[in-house]
Amino acid sequence: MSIFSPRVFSGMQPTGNLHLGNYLGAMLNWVKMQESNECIYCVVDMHAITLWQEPKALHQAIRDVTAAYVACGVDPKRSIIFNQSQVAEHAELAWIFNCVARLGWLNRMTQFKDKAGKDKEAASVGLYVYPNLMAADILAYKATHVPVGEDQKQHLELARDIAQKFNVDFEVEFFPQPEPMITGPATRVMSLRDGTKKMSKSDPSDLSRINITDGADDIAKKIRKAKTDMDALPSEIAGLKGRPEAENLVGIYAALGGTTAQAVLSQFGGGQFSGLKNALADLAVAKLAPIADEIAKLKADPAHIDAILADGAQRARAIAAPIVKEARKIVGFVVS
Ligand code: AQP
Repeated sequence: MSIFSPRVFSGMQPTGNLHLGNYLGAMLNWVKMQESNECIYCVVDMHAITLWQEPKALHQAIRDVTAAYVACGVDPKRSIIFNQSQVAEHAELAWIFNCVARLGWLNRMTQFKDKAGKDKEAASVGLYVYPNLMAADILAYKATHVPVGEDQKQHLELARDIAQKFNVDFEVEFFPQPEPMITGPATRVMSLRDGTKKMSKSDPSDLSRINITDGADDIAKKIRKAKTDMDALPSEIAGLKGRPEAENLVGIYAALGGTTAQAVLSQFGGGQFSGLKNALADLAVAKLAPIADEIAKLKADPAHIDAILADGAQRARAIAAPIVKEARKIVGFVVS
């Protein structure tokens, strides 16, 4: 039995519109988990500035992502919703973790390699130490469960290594080993233009992703134009091997419909892609339109959104402050 009480933490970056990958890979689990857990959901604005953000756009995006959390079903009374920069303990603990994590560990992080691109010398230092801040986000609350998409698995492993090294270095059993919760039929939603790349906010082509605020026409157009191959759909899962675009569309349909890939293939197998695409467009519109309407309503009242964030930050601080204070004592700092 763990000595740590279960607590859920996760976050998303306010770097643009949330898309179907964020929704199916993480958000659906967030909403489910709040039914039986203490959950803390953060808008990770400090992570966002590891790449340059225009200040006005960032300000707006923090409110937009908060509205999206609520519209998707995160309940700000039951769960804690706040933006990271309002709780200074994240940055404070991240500094301690900068001194715990090893350069060799960070050098292995594939997200840094992807995001820094060819010119690594020009990348911000923040982008490099991003995983240490992510570990601090989680461990400032001694969170035990972290619902994320597949792409965050490596960062979660690093957070576990940091927790363990801190405990070993200081001979304590202070931080838990946070468990990644990578579950559901769409833990890695791929680009609609290239089934080998993940769907991402920063893809220059808007046709590559379905934003959760897209209208019915855009959704239908993007799905119609989604890349596919020339063969008919298979009737069995094994037939999806080597066909990433087909696998992606089937996975998205299954996740949105709350069913399995096999059930989707039993329905559409043997047919052309157009049948699946038409049904998928209808399903996506039915699921996303009410969310987009709710986001629009919430965005009309920014003061309400700011109040949710202020309340969440206060509740988050109440949990993180004593934990981070204790971490400072363990390190040996003089704490008053
Ligand atoms: N394509 C995806 N499939 C499944 N899950 C995904 N997630 C992101 N993309 C997919 C999950 O969504 C959560 C929030 O992600 P994020 O916004 O903090 O950062 P990200 O992973 O960097 O998302 P993007 O869209 O790829 O942003 P950019 O383009 O700015 O880098 C995480 O749980 C993530 O796993």
